Amino acid sequence: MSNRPGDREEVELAVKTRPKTQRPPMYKVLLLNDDFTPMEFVVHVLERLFNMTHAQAIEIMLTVHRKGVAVVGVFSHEIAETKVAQVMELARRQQHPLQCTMEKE
Ligand code: TYC
Repeated sequence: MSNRPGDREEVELAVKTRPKTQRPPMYKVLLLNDDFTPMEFVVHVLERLFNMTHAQAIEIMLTVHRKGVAVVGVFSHEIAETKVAQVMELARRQQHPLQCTMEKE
């Protein structure tokens, strides 16, 4: 029997022979709570560096405040490293102890 597109056999073959897609590993960027960094500063950082709306930024900041940590984004290794460095630099400039880290997903 012929093997036209859409026939059951054709579909199975296509699935079985599909090469494995190589995806780069992704990294979670985590923001950590502390007792000293002002809430407004954290909200500002989230708006400025993670393109969040004011409402989103408040929500994530409060999650960190209550739970100790939250994921603020998932990026390639290079972008995650850059985001962490940018957060740490903004915090350092204002002398806030805010900590930001990354973790393989
Ligand atoms: N806990 C801080 C305060 O009460 C606010 C805060 C939120 C600090 C999130 C860091 O990642 C943080 N001022």
